[in-house]
Amino acid sequence: MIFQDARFLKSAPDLQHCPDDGLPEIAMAGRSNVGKSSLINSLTQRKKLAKTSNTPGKTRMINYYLIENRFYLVDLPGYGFAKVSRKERNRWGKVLIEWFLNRNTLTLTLVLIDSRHNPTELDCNMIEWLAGNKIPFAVALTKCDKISNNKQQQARQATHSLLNRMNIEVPVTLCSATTKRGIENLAELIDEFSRVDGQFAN
Ligand SMILES: Nc1nc2c(ncn2[C@@H]2O[C@H](COP(=O)(O)OP(=O)(O)O)[C@@H](O)[C@H]2O)c(=O)[nH]1
Ligand SMILES: [Mg+2]
Repeated sequence: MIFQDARFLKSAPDLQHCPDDGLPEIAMAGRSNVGKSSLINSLTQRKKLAKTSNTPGKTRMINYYLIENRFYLVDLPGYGFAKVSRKERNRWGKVLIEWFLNRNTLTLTLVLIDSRHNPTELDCNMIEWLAGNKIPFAVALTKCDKISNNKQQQARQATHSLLNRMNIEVPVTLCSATTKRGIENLAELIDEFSRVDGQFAN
């Protein structure tokens, strides 16, 4: 399954500027450069729908993509980008917290983690915070084309162990925007969550 019809709707600087049509939304969260925009492009089979970049930290907006006229994929600003000022980081932290806690149409968040590295402290904070606030999420381990099959399984295991220690049970999917591995699974998960009522977030 690939989402056929996809178009960019808008970039919102904060919650107040997000769409108010009530359509369900699935968000991509994760560190800058982890592959959020590339994943949106893979899911929609479009090369340049979402802007990808080698210069992390460029996406300072909440970007909305309308899929099949029935739900949104949301490209969230990446966290953990060192080169922005502390003030800017704090502002974004507040914007995102407000967004997550009040976005009633949010049905699923995909937390993207680079499969080549152990989850960072920021990744762990994100996961614990989402779980603590009862915001439904799943984990996608990105760029798995860059590591061997063995390392891929190790990465999956390490993530499951981490989640177990936190007492969290959510799907973990290895994926690659390059080989398209895992994209089909993620598309099915997204499709499922695009059909539930967004009444989870508070
Ligand atoms: N090899 C490989 N590179 C990827 C993959 N996904 C993203 N990238 C590259 O990683 C960089 C950052 O990707 P991007 O989607 O812009 O990350 P974002 O900041 O999270 O939106 C770009 O140079 C992408 O081409 C992947 O699955 N495999
Ligand atoms: Mg991006």
